Amino acid sequence: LEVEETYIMIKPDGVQRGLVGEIISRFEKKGFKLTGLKLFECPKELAEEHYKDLQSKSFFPNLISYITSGPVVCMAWEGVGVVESARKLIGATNPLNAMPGTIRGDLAVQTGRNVVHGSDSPENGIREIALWFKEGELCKWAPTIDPWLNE
Ligand code: DAT
Ligand code: MG
Repeated sequence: LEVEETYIMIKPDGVQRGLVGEIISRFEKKGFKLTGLKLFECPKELAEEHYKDLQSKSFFPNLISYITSGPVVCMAWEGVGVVESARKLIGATNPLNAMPGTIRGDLAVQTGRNVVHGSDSPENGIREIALWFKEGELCKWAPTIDPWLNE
């Protein structure tokens, strides 16, 4: 398995509901490395670019107004197999189908209020981090705990 990067975002409902710490701590406890973090009010154009693959869907306008309805928390996480692992920690798109123990399974009820985003491939991880973060906002660092997490 390769070291990958993924873009994780706490959506406006997660921020409003006070779930920021809870959600960040799940990725921290798993052992991934945080390389970018900011609270951000997302412009409509950026939300549309981020979700451009869903442009033709009937729910697209609702999705854009939801994502731009309040501040989001943008994060970049790095680790071995982090893209797929983060998707597992997040759970199914529809929180009613998400397994207990996952973020959506434990903390959300509806698809249109599913509290968190995670990139669906390593390519999209790179694309989305470049979209949401400027050069200089990302921090490449070496946690001293690394040899205790990765052999
Ligand atoms: P995911 O966020 O699990 O990667 P996705 O990329 O297919 O899911 O869709 C992005 C977001 O769009 C999803 O988190 C919520 C919304 N969405 C997806 N399918 C939907 C649907 N059938 N009805 C309403 N909103 C939907
Ligand atoms: Mg997706």
